[in-house]
Amino acid sequence: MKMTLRWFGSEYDSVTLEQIRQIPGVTGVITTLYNKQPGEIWELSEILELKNEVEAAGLKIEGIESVNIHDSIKTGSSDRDKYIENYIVTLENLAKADLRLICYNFMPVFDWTRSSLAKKRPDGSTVLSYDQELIDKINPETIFEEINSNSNGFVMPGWEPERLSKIKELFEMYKNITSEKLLENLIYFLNKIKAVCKKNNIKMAIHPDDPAWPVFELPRIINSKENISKLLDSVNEDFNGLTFCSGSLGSNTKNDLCDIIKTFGNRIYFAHVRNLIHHSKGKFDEAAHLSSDGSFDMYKIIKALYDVGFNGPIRPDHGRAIWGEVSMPGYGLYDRALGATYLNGLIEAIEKSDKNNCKGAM
Ligand SMILES: [Mn+2]
Repeated sequence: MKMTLRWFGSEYDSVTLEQIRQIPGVTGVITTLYNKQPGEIWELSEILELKNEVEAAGLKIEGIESVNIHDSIKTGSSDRDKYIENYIVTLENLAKADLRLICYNFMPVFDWTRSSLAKKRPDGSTVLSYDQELIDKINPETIFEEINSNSNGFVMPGWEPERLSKIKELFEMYKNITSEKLLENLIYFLNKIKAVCKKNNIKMAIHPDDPAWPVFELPRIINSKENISKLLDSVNEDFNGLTFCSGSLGSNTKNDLCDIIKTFGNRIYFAHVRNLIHHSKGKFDEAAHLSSDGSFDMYKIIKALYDVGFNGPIRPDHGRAIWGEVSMPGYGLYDRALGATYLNGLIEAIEKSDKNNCKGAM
């Protein structure tokens, strides 16, 4: 497994490449052209500039998160083919730069949802948290404003302020989109990009829905073993794969994370590994990465990834805000560096104990 950190680019991120380079065991970044709107073409020159910047700092781009999908594609609007054409050009340009792992999501309107970006924990750290009861009391426009006014001045991925002005329009676009229709549109998109992905050995790794159930009555389709199977079987080609995200899939306690890893093993191309504390159904806080700080057994998650032979990029996910750091919520340096180090420790222990004994003990 290649340990990486998500990085939003020098214009947007409080964390520098030089800092990432100094986290032991982190050899790469997962990044994006953060200024790009969904549907816009990524020019080769822009991609190469980003790549050169990362490589000059002694790191490697291990994957792109994300190349976002235009809402016309998600809703199957009549102009979707134009945006798919643009997406294909972007994929071709990424492949020219030898970037072949693409994380994306197919969530309507909101990429992810939280009720708080800075819930205080007993130790004084703050975390992102989710409470369905609170979400039920607010309308989508209010939550958009809240997320943006509590983001420490950073642009949150998926919550770009320019989307706020269009929120009514966006909800209107999704009004008649059922989960069946959304899946149909996703399959249409994947079939259209199949040729370019196969030709260029590009892996598309869809990110699960976060949280893993419908929010604001918008459909969600990548949220359980059954639904992921449906997608992977519908376009049963290697390029159509999964980003395993423990925090997103694990938001629903019905999801068995190790079983999901074992089921989709060779179709998992990218892993986000973080911990949550579940308080009750639909109510959870993000936590430090350690098993002892949350509800997940992180050893079992890493062991399952190891057992299926996962050797792609892995990254710690949202961290707590600690030691007075001010960053994009969830994306500070300190707690993610602790997370990367902890995950690397688990990986080393599993690799070494496997070589010495107990193969296949899961
Ligand atoms: Mn994730």
